[in-house]
Amino acid sequence: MSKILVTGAYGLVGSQFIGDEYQRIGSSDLNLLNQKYVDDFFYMSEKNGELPEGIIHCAGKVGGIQGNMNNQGQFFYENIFMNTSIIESARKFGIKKFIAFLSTCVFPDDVEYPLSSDKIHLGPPHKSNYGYAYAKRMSDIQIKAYREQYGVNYFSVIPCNIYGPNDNYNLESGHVIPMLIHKMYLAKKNNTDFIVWGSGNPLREFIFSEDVAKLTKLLYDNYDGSDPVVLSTSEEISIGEIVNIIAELMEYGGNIIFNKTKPDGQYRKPSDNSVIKNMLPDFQFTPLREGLKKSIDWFNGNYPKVRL
Ligand code: GFB
Repeated sequence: MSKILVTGAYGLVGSQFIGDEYQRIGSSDLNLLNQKYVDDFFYMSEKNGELPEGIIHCAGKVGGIQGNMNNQGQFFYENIFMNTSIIESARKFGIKKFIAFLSTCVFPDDVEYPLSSDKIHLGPPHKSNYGYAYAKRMSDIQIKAYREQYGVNYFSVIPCNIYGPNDNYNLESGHVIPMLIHKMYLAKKNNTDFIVWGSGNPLREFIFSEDVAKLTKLLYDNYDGSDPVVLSTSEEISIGEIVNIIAELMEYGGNIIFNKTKPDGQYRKPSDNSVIKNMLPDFQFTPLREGLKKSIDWFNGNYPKVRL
């Protein structure tokens, strides 16, 4: 039976696609930046009778607010080339289904809320991540153009901020939740103050990586539309509240200091999850506290053998 190819299979989301139905690859298996390498990969797969039936494309050059702000060019270049090459190879080798990942940061910074897929191109994204956001927007354009010209059944999903086990805990380019967990671990260990970036006022929506994988597979099996599908809980929480929950779960009793010289970034990105809710009314999202507990337990159980 032909499998579903998962790219970025060792990352935060990709590592949640587990089972015999998946063929999992990472950047050390295939350099997606090079169109010829990607074509060769599918040529050999076809020759060996192992052409995947579909692709869940989780690979991407991703990072938190500072990772984006310091690498706008690289984030644009690598995401544009990775997405463009694999979508092009997929259609050339007749791959039937393809799911690409966007993020709610691709939406315009100044648009009527809540954020729904029809609003993606209604203005510039937030300045803190425009390189990444425009590159990701273009993968959706490529998919729409390929649906029209080649009749392929490809689409995108738009998750809000994802968190979970096996995240990237880098103390410069990481996303907020893995960085807070890592920094709080160090503050407890070294008995130092805990530094939060910014004011703590921005609002974010968070979805557990396991839920993202489950929802994506359900869409893979049941959705054939062209519109991207928002994957979120549509529940906003402030960074300050997240800090308090993590401090409670990690039993941190030290000083919590907000470093306002660090960027707050976009104030909020409230998304409209009505499409996925209508499609899967019984889907149980993992409550934030439960997801944070699992993420902290995973970190405590694996540190320092984690992605840094
Ligand atoms: O997760 P994060 O880096 O990305 O930051 P964005 C979220 C919020 O957390 C910002 C605050 O308001 C930060 O100021 N924050 C507080 C921290 N302390 C920290 C910390 O120690 N580290 C980090 N990283 N943030 C990204 C986009 O935006 O969202 C990406 O740039 C992607 O492209 C990702 O879309 C999901 O939510 O601001």
